[in-house]
Amino acid sequence: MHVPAWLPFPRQRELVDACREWGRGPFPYRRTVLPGGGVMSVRSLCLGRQWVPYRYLDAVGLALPEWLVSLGREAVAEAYGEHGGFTPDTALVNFYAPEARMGMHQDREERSGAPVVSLSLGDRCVFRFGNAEGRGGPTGTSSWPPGTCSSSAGPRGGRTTGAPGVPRDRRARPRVEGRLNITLRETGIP
Ligand SMILES: O=C(O)CCC(=O)C(=O)O
Repeated sequence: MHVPAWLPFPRQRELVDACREWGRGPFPYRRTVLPGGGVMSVRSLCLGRQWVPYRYLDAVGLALPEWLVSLGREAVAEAYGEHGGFTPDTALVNFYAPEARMGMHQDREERSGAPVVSLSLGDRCVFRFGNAEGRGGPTGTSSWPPGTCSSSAGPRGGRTTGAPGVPRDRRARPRVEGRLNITLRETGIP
């Protein structure tokens, strides 16, 4: 489900302010080091349960605020007509500086079938998505303007392979630098 520009501009701005504030705390945005030694170009932080590749830790980090859980419920209700008790216990906040990219991947760490809610802020992104089977099947693209909410549901929360990218014409908007993405997830871990 894809709801372009779902968040009104003042709420987008509040979210951007919150993202900035979280980064000032004791757990700043970091480039994730992958087990093979590669370093992601995206800078990330976690609210609630902490993710490291490729598992969730019991470690305590920044709290996942109740208002963000409520926003996630609103997004699920917008997409599916009801929130279905959606109770995310983690949020991954990604900051894409102008040259940052994320490759095609599939999230496999959550044990829940609940939807994943994704909120996109800042630069418009072109999201390349695959299919539930893997890399061989059909792919498509969808354009996400700022404020877009996207939510997937289905077996394993509808987690298909996907990769966000930034279109080349982004330089036509010189005052905008980068993109933020917040994914709200139920890990299903007790
Ligand atoms: O930035 C996005 O839109 C998606 C981020 C993502 O795929 C992830 O955090 O696993």
